[in-house]
Amino acid sequence: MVLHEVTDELRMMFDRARRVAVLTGAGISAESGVPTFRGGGGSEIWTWRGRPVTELSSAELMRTDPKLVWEWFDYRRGLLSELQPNPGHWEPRFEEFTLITQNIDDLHRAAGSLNVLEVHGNVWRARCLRCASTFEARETPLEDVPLCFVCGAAARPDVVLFGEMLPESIFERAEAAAQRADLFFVIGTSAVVYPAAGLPVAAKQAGARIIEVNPEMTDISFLADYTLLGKAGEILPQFLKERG
Ligand code: BJW
Ligand code: ZN
Repeated sequence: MVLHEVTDELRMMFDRARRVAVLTGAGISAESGVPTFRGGGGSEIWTWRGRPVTELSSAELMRTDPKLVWEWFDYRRGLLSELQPNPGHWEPRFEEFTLITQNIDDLHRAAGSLNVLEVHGNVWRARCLRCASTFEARETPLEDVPLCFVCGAAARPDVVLFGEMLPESIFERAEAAAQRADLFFVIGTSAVVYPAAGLPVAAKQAGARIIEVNPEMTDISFLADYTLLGKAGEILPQFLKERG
């Protein structure tokens, strides 16, 4: 069912839910000023210096031109360093609540969420290319490629690029939460990038109701019990209002 605002029926479902899981994507940070990857119903893709994000954020480019990959991410860090979370970065209280994000921007944590499953990593962390140690790397603009504080080798952004595996234990926790949930929110994601886009499918198969929040219909809308067509920062706070 497609709706434009949160109805009393939906608020009742929300109030009665016990185990809630949420999958967020770039759209939840759009109202903070973060560019999304895909626009216009998934057709246009973000490009920088003439290259699409699918090429810039790829394992292939990391192999052939790691310096360019750092420049791309340092450009993104520069954009992010000025930005603040918005009302869409909400964390309601439930018996069990799991926040799964595809975003690397750290804005959920900036909004106060402590337990965030970051399935695509974090742009403010680096990972050693030799010993795999991870460490915080917040300097931007970078003067040089960050070096590992353990072994001194060059590091890379600790993010998951196209063609790379997701961090296994984090994704397993996300899958388990999807399968346990009785209510699953899909917020601000075009739901085209796998395996994250499979989480709402797993939740639905295990019996959860699916609520999507997005100003546009997406690849997952067919699966959703409700698609709330609107901006996350405007729709999500409506769940916390008293029933009328
Ligand atoms: C609002 C809003 C508002 C706007 N409020 N909403 C076929 C061909 C080639 C590859 C594949 C293939 N099939 C599967 C693959 C593999 C690939 C994949 O899925 N590709 C698809 C594109 C087809 N997946 C992978 O490679 C993954 N790994 C993997 O599969 O490992 C196994 C393997 C190993 C070895 C070889 C092959 C496979 C890894 C995927 C990692 C993706 N990482 C990225 C980049 C991270 C770093 C970075 O940030 O640069 O993650 S890609 C990019 O997309 C980023 C995002 O997290 C991810 C999802 O995007 P998201 O969040 O959905 O954003 P958008 O922009 O797409 O959507 C925004 C939405 O918000 C829109 O719907 C708007 O309407 C909405 N919106 N304003 C609410 N105010
Ligand atoms: Zn190292």
